[in-house]
Amino acid sequence: MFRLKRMISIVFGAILLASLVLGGSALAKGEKSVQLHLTPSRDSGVSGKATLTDVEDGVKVELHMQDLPEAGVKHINHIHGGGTCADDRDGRTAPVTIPLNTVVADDDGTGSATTTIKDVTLEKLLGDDQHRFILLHAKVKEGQGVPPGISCADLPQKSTNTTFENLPSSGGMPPTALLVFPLVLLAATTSATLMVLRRSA
Ligand SMILES: [Cu+2]
Repeated sequence: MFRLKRMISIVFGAILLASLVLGGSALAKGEKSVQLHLTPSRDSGVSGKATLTDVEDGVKVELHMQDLPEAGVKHINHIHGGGTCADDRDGRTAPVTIPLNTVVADDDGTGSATTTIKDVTLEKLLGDDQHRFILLHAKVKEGQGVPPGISCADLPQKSTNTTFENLPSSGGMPPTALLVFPLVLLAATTSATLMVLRRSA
């Protein structure tokens, strides 16, 4: 009887641990992310990919550019608010709302930068309070202000852009489904254990 009880507590402990691990990873997988494609502006030929991911302390923005015109050149880039890429291409750009880390062109024309924007969520960034876009600029020339945009991507808006639902999300199953599974497992084991206990008592 004593050994049985010890065995049961070990099994319980293991299941509890498994539930916590499964539940934890489920929450981590609940992270949302969207991937955007930057397309050339002003015949620059420069394109790229931006991945925005919800992280613990904000939103991580990973920018990977290609076909940059000149190695070693620094390209400032920002999230602009209150307009679209089309506006920028028409010469009516919107103000910078969030500066991002500068992209430096490599020898092969690629360039990357990662920025974590603090105290914001993806939900908020994709909110419909204003249009937003990511804009990468041409080489900064001395005495000139912010150089023209050469590559741009509009941030999708949750409520107005129906394709948002179709954007790839890093989460597989919804976190709730993954949390339910260990709980069901725990409940099943508990009742099975109680049955064993009753039979052996
Ligand atoms: Cu800008």
